[in-house]
Amino acid sequence: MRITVLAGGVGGARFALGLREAAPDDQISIVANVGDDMWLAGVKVCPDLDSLLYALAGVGDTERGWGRAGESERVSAELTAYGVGWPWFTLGDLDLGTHLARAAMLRDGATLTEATARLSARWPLGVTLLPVTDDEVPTHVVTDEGTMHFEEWWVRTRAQLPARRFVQHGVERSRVSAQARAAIAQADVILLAPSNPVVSIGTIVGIPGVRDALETAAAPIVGVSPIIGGRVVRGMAATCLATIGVEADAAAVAAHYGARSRGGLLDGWLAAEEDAAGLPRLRELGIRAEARPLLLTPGGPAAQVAADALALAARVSSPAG
Ligand code: FO1
Repeated sequence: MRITVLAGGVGGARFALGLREAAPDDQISIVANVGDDMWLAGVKVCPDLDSLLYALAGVGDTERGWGRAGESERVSAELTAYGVGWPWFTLGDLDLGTHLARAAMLRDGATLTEATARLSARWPLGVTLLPVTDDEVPTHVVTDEGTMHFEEWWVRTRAQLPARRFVQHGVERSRVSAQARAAIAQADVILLAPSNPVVSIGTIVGIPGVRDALETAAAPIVGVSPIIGGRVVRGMAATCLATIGVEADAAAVAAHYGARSRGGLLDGWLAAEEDAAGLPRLRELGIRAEARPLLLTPGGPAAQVAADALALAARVSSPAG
């Protein structure tokens, strides 16, 4: 079976680990958000791709969800001393190796998809990592103190500065990569990871060509809620929902994604048991919603969550459904 997942970084990585465990014999492609990407200190940083890469390779910092385990920061201290980069954004030494390698590949003419494949080839990931686009579409955040890159807003201000709007710089000139489009078109199951609905899933779906591919895909599309018990699992993501006027509520997020039968994204929605009360209204909207235990903590029951998402996809696509 071919399974394609749309995912951001930290939540996406935990879900991807569970999926790989739940479906070891299936062909898994992960279409990743690149809105957080940036050039910093002369290197190309891809936070979501790297969180996925490191987690699947088993070399990631599982506590933070980003960067390498056992990291040192000698180079970063040198960069800070030269006033290069952002002093509040730490590029670890091992992590910098990835950024330097990727920058070298890109400067030699590789696409981001090709560079990601070369970086991935170092480890037996068991999945194919695909940036949603080869174009640069950095997310900018419009605040009362000016417009800044998403990473500055997220890391320097800890998402505390009220965000007025998120803008995908260059999105109108961008295009879904052929590889990501094919992964969606040829999938037997499509899953939306429990990632940030605004700046991860929202950004992926906003890339021209993605929505069309999802609309015409033969596979059922099932989303996994990033909200548990009315709280966003990665707390800061709640501010992103507030910015676009969506309540931090599992059913509200599913309604925001919308039913595929009515021009939205979802055939099915897997929510946490704590949020079961809100689900009946989704069935009225045309989304088959089910509640299961959902917490995706490091080392937690992520494989069961992934298996539940696949089982829901099977029920959604069976005529007896
Ligand atoms: N997050 C932080 O909170 N502080 C950092 O210094 C930091 C550095 C960093 C370097 C590389 C990388 O790939 C990710 C990094 N992150 C850091 C995490 C990341 O920027 C954000 O958590 C995500 O982009 C939001 O999902």
